[in-house]
Amino acid sequence: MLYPMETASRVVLDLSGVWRFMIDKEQIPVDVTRPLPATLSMAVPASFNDQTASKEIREHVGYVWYERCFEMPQLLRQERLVLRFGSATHEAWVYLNGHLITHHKGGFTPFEVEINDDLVTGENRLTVKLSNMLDYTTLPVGHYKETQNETGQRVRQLDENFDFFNYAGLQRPVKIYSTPHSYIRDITLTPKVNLTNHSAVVNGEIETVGDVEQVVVTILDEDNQVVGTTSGKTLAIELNSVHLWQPGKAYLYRAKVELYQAGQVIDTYIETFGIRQIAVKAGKFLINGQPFYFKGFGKHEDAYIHGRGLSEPQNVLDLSLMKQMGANSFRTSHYPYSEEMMRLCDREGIVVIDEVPAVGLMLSFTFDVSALEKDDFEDDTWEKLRTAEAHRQAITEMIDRDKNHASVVMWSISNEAANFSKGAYEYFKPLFDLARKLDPQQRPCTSTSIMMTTLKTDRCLALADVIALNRYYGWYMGNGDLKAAETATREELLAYQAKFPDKPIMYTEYGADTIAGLHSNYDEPFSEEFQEDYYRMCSRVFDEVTNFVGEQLWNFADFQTKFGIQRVQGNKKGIFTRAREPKMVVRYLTQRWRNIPDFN
Ligand code: BDP
Repeated sequence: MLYPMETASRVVLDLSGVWRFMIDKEQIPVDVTRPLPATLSMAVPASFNDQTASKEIREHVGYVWYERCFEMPQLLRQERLVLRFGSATHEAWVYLNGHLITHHKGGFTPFEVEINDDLVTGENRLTVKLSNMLDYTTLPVGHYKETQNETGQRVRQLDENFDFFNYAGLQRPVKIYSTPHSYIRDITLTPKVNLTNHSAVVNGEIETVGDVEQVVVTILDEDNQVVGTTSGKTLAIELNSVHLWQPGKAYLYRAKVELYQAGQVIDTYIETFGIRQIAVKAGKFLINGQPFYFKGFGKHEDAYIHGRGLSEPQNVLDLSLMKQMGANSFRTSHYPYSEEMMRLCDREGIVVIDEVPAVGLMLSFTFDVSALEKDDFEDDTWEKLRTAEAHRQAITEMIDRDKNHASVVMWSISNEAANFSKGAYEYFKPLFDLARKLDPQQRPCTSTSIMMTTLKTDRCLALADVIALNRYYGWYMGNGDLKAAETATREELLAYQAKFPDKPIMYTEYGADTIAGLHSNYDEPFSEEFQEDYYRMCSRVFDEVTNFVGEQLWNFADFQTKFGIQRVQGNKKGIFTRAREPKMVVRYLTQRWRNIPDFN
């Protein structure tokens, strides 16, 4: 799916700004043929939750409505016009001038619809109904319940089965873009690098719609020089002395695709891409043939006021802070991030593990690993969950959206699912197969494992190209005892390495809740001293394990969660506060990461 972009043949109109908004009290049906009786203002893109002083709005479970009007410039009316949502969380019904024009479920991927037939001259009224409800059929997974209040009215209740606030709304840009009626629908690029002679072949497919006489593809380098060209919808353009996209040293080419009719260019699209090679071999994660070491983070799209909404200044700052620390990567925990962030990572040379919103696929919880080690251990996760269809859709839409990004080096198919329970392999095998079938660049796939998913209990290890562990020894297990934590960390990593000598191993989460400004002479948990000791301990062990290919700590910054006795206005495992002020440990990690090269 192409990102909306202005070119010689395309115009983009941005519908960001202040919309009208209301929560649906479900007392009288909303009449979409008339303007909404909505009196509140709500900025788009952003989550709705933190934009008002109302507790009722912040904690609302159910439906909300957005509306705004726009006029379509007459000079565009002859073009094909497409309304596009960067995301609508979690389910959307879109009406134009009172007609339902599209519906989409899944809160973290874009969708679009042609609007020509529903446009009117003058003012057009765009209405969006959203649901923020989650249940056992959706990603992420929520425990959903309906009860009744004293007056017999339905009360919807949602208990998120995950550790982040259920922000919702029109969280990413809403745009209208134009194309001609015959147009470029999609571009798939699969550059193949020859590392010995520094050449590459840019393979690819151009998908078009309508009457097309010819397609011409031109590759431009960063100096705007033409380095290759071809005609036809299937390309194989040879490039010599190729500039590789490298972590921290991004080099981006542009593929200018032109569609011809009667000797004239009628549609142009310019796709930016990088040339690099990803491989997993003999326990190493190779980027351009060299063993790469991941230094970085699990993150969230999470900010004051914006909630999970796109904030480009925050994205720019976050990557800047990462680079300053010598970090080189992050995981889009626990959902695909905005397209704007993915483009920025391409530009900045930040390496990304791209994750679907598959979080909460675990319906029982115990730290008693011995119970889980029984061959036939089965909880009710895979019997009760009905997420397979949503999961297939999420993988399909994520890969469709992100397939050309140089920054994306691996797909994460789930976070902390009940891999220890019978039925896990049967659930996940088709999903890993699907990702591998869909990805034209054949990136490695992984899924991150929770502490109880051990070498003995994990039924899905065979599926993952990289072993990705989320571990909290010294925090959730043996809180405060870093000596025991060190032993447990070491023993476990060495055991994985011995059993799977060909699979790279990395930590995709490890951390300790830390209240900024809390200090202790006794290095107590929650103090800044403890956080630093914890990370020093982990680093010591990591450095002893040959096949250990990366450390992505939890979390880049403090973030908002649902209420819980372990959460004080959110999760405090950030090494930065939510406002991006450093905790003490940032100095230690900066010194460590700056001394670990990206490649070893
Ligand atoms: C892991 C989850 C993550 C949580 C983290 C924590 O993957 O979403 O925020 O632990 O508890 O279980 O801090």
